[in-house]
Amino acid sequence: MNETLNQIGRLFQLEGQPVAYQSVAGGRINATYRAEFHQTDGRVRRYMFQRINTEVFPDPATVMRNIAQVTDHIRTHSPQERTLYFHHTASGEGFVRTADGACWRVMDYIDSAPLFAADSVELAAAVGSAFGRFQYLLADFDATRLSETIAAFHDTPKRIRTLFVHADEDPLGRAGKIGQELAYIRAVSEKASALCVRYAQGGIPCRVTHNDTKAANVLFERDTRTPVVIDLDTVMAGMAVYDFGDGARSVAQTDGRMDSVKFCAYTKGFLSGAAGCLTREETGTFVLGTFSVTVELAVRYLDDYLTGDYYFAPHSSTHNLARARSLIALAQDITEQEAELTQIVRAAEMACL
Ligand code: GN1
Ligand code: MG
Repeated sequence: MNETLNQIGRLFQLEGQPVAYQSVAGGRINATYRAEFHQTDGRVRRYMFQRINTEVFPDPATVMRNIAQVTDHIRTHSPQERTLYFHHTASGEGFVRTADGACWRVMDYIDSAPLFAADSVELAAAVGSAFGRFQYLLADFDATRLSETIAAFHDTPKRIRTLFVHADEDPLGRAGKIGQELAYIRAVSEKASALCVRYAQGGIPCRVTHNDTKAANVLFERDTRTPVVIDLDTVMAGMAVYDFGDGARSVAQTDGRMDSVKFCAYTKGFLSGAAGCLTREETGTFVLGTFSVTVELAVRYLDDYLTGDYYFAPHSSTHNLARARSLIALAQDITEQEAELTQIVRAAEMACL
């Protein structure tokens, strides 16, 4: 492996001598290594080497072009802001393909520190603020310039239709085990699809969306405590409210229930980060967006369960089903608390005016 990494370092024209590589655990999609390079002046520079998962991202060139457009925009328009920096090869490419077909890229290492306890209210607020700010920083970027790197990623109605096609085909004979789950999805299908329908009709602004707004994708720089949004692979055009909702789904729950205190902190953080760049129509659908994206992810897990567990790399043959069930429980809980959550968003909006 070290020889491959040495070769990657040379292709990206990194200065200095490689002295150490360390595999970095965590990401479920790409394989990542931290590299240390000794410089002639005695200092050490660190990089992240990453092998792009081409099953999930069949067109890495387009992924890298999206990332370059977004990070260049942030660097140009908000120079004080921290964002990912990717290195280039001699011919200006953002990634290389090695002889074995693997695709590699190199970015500057971000020295970060865990500023907030896992699952804390403070973390929910900080994550909300970072992704709200991401919206703010890119509000004046024309999102239609971005390519669709994963087709129909947040097309909830299409994902639901696909699920039912696969339930009918039932290649593994598993559909009978998820009758209740399928019945629930059928019952909420229209509600969960409503925002996508409105978006397709032009009723919701087309924005740059991150599409993986979870806590692990916000780092806090060790020295400055500045938040840095990472994992820009799924940056595409879409609805800000799905970014909001996906973050709320992941960071504002406690034991599978929407935690109103964390939801409040997350919402206030998101709105303050967004600094007024979102319309009232968008903020007015925050709760519906949280519900819809939660249902959509349940649908994706159910679909993977029905078709052989290829996408999400589950630990066991029932792991996808368990994940889908807990998301359905969360979606049901969001529905039960809908009035209260809506009130929380309204109050947060007033506080941010
Ligand atoms: C996938 O592997 P991870 O956690 O970065 C998925 C997200 C899901 C998430 C749920 C490209 O992201 O959409 O929300 O799993 N990413 C992709 O566990 O499909
Ligand atoms: Mg990700």
